[in-house]
Amino acid sequence: MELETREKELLGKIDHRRIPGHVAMIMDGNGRWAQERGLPRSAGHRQGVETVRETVRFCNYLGIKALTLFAFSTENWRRPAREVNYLMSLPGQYLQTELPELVKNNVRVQLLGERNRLPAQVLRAIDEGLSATAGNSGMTLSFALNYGARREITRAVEALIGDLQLKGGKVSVSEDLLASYLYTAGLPDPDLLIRTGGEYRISNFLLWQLAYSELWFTPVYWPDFSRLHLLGAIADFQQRERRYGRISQK
Ligand code: V07
Repeated sequence: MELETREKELLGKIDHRRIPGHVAMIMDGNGRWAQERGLPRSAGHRQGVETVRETVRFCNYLGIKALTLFAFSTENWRRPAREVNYLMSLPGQYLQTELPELVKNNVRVQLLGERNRLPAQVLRAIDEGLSATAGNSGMTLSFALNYGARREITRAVEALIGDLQLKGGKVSVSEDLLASYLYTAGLPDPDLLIRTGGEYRISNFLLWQLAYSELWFTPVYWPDFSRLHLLGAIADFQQRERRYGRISQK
């Protein structure tokens, strides 16, 4: 990968033994990025896909084991139909161009979210790509698509109750058992959440999984989010001390 001088500088300041294993991102600010340039919101989403391409490449290069991107929330259906239609064309577009490289780099792509409300043609375009990467053992790239965390937890509880009834109710419910019913089963919890676009909220994203994650917010709009910003987030992450409720060791 070709890096610029400032990127190399920051990369040198990062402790490569303490790269976050799982990074989650809320990719906000695409519409505003476009509107401030007098462009239609779709232009912001299109540029946002370019940032996704670069971000995935760079996370893979850094050795991040899991990257989870919030692409479309259960609330996003309330947007104008034209915008929703455009957004729904992006997964297929992204996979069409990126699939060869994802396969070459051993990246496994998966969806988090409720599949049944996604248009059949969208699922068809996605599933071919997903199955081509299903056997890969490198970075896990998860796209949260038609995703809402409260819905995720509610569904998990519902499925868990069903299984408990089958077993005659003689099973104790642990946190790990409940987590095994979430979309993220098998993934470690995120070490770091990055939100672009200047809002300071979680917005119903990974509510269970973010319990102990470091949160990093930036006013930078997603289409402008660069490798330098990501390196800055990781450098800040490494400055922070995670105690999980314990008192400081220092
Ligand atoms: C979307 C680009 C990033 C900024 C946020 C909104 C627009 C990549 C995907 C995607 C999803 C599933 C998949 C492969 C790629 C995507 C939507 C929007 C709906 F399997 N970017 N991106 N999906 N944006």
